[in-house]
Amino acid sequence: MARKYPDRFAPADEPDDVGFTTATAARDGGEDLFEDLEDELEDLDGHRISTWGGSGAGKSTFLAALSRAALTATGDSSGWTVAPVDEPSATYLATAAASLQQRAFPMPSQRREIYRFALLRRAQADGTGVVRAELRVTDGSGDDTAMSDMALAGDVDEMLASDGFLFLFDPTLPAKGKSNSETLDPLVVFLKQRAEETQTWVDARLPHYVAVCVTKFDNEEVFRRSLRGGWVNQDPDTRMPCVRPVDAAKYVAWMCAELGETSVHETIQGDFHPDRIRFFVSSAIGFHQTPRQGFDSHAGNPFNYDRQPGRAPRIRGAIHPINVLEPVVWLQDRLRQHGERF
Ligand SMILES: Nc1nc2c(ncn2[C@@H]2O[C@H](COP(=O)(O)OP(=O)(O)OP(=O)(O)O)[C@@H](O)[C@H]2O)c(=O)[nH]1
Ligand SMILES: [Mg+2]
Repeated sequence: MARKYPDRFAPADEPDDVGFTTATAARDGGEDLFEDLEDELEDLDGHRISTWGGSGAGKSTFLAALSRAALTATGDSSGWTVAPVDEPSATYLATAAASLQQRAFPMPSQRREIYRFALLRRAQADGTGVVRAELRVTDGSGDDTAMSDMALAGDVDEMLASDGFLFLFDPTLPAKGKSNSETLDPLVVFLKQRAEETQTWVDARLPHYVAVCVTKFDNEEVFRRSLRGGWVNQDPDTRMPCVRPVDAAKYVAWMCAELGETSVHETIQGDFHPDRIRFFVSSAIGFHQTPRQGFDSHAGNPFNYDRQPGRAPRIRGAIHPINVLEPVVWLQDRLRQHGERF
């Protein structure tokens, strides 16, 4: 896909405007005036991260929560903002965010579409300048996000031209008769084809960075199962239940086995480079908090998800995303340090 550069950088062979040094003049003068500028543009363009997950895995909710989490984050993850790149992406985000405001989940997406967002970070006190990465979300209903359908529609290239993936693993899918491997496996096959074509293998593994996010940690069944497995701790800052970051990789292996989805774990461990994978245990809505007391494990119903018989599920109170911004920040950070684009 063609990159868009700011309009002020006119193509070299357009007529000169008075007072401007053009690329032609720079060439005539034998100096590469635009060398620095090209580096700057590369930075502005940033790395590309794609969100990947099955139908109903929580992509729309995750994105709306990401936008919220970016605004409210403190400490190491602060200073981010999420900006839609085009009008359909703005509509997608605005609709999902408005749903959450009204304590409803976003409506299932009607057709497959790739939405694009800029992730921007303000300059930091430690000297890090403005950072820009691009996040893409492929959203759709039913099997529309299947890689084979995308290949037919010619969209596959756009997804594969990503440097990092945010893979949303939905632990509630197997109970609905679906599997997460259905979504992951075709992506990996296409990525391998691309790696073979471009010879970008890293030690015979895919070069991409992958943040694997188990979604819906707050879901009652997922949470009870995690409690029984002895994985649940309390976050020292928010006091909300969490899986300690140091346990996340083992937790995902355990959860995959519990759900009969060991192949997901095997594919990730086998096909991506171990130094380029990280696991997160996430919830877009988090647990229920009261404005005065925050999260209180003794206050009765801890869940923020409210399902009444015969009605669409609702969100009980304000959302408190868990590990939603963190995987994106990690991906972006790793890609920036790594420098290359695939
Ligand atoms: N408990 C819990 N449920 C969630 C969370 N996020 C999403 N869900 C549930 O999952 C459903 C689907 O979420 P969406 O965000 O619409 O998922 P999607 O991947 O965009 O779905 P499609 O667009 O249909 O592919 C929601 O209606 C909720 O019931 C979460 O953080 N916690
Ligand atoms: Mg959706």
